[in-house]
Amino acid sequence: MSDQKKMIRPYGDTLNDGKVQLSFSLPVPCNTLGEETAKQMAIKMGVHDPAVVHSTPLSDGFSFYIVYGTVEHQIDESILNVVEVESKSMSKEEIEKYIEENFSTPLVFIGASTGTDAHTVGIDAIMNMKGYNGNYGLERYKGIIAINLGGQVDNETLLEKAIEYQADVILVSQTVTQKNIHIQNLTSFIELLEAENKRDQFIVIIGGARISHGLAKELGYDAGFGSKKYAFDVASFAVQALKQKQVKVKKEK
Ligand code: B12
Repeated sequence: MSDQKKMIRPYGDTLNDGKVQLSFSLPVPCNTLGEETAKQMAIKMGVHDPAVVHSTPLSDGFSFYIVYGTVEHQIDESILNVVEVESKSMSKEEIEKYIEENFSTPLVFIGASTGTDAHTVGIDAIMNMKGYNGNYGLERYKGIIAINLGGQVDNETLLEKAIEYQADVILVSQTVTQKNIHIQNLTSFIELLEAENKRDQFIVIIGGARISHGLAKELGYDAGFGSKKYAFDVASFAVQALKQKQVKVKKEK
């Protein structure tokens, strides 16, 4: 076995050539001065020999650029620390069987896109009957009652409804991350659960394009799911976490 470090570099034309492509907008008109600004910006970001391969006006006084160039940086794979959801991934049918074998009543999942966030397509993809990308949503699962409250639901209402419906799992969707609004909102929800002494009552899961499992754990949630995650990913984790919780409660009694 080799103990050689694995160094990773981007590539474009040939392996390890360090080629990268950046795109960004600038608040300047689309002209030669704009292109030069884009190149200098790339140089400041550590890109050698930048070439503006595409530029286009956006609106008066604004423009968009794609810059191609080379970087020297490389990443030592051994220093990377990735936190991943640790649960066996199951299919819809396996999850339904698991629920039948391990729980005497249907499991209640309640979800919403919270705070000011109006993006509902993500939470719908996970919860609604139709699902997403060929994967049925939780509403379609035998043994699961899925209650989707929609968008712009405030944290207090979500908790109130979770208590009212005796939810087992709370799903929170956050899409807008500008100015870290999601961090503030997600932190307030955990604080609310703790203040009401309800944190241990639910499995609480977050999701959204910029959400990772690492962030979820850091903020005090049970799990986090980002892009390309579907109902079966979420349900696989949730049913196993609920089972573990049951075992723990029995042991404590
Ligand atoms: C559609 C859309 C809208 C629609 C939303 C309609 C609706 N009913 O949802 C409208 C027009 C309303 C909208 C408005 C805005 N939007 Co918008 N919108 C989008 C767009 C084009 C698509 C988002 C989407 O539907 N993706 C498809 C779903 C399926 O993907 P997903 O959300 O990632 O969900 C998956 C996973 O993340 C995960 N998941 C998601 N949620 C959850 C929850 C749980 C519990 C779990 C387990 C998993 C999970 O599972 C899903 C399936 O895999 C994106 C750009 C893009 N192409 O992504 C911008 C985008 C999200 N919007 C953006 C912005 C800035 C806005 C506005 C602020 C614009 C403005 N200035 O007004 C407003 C905000 C309004 C508000 N108050 O929230 C930015 C967000 C940037 C950021 N990260 O902060 C984006 C990225 C566009 C951009 N490039 O700037 N938007």
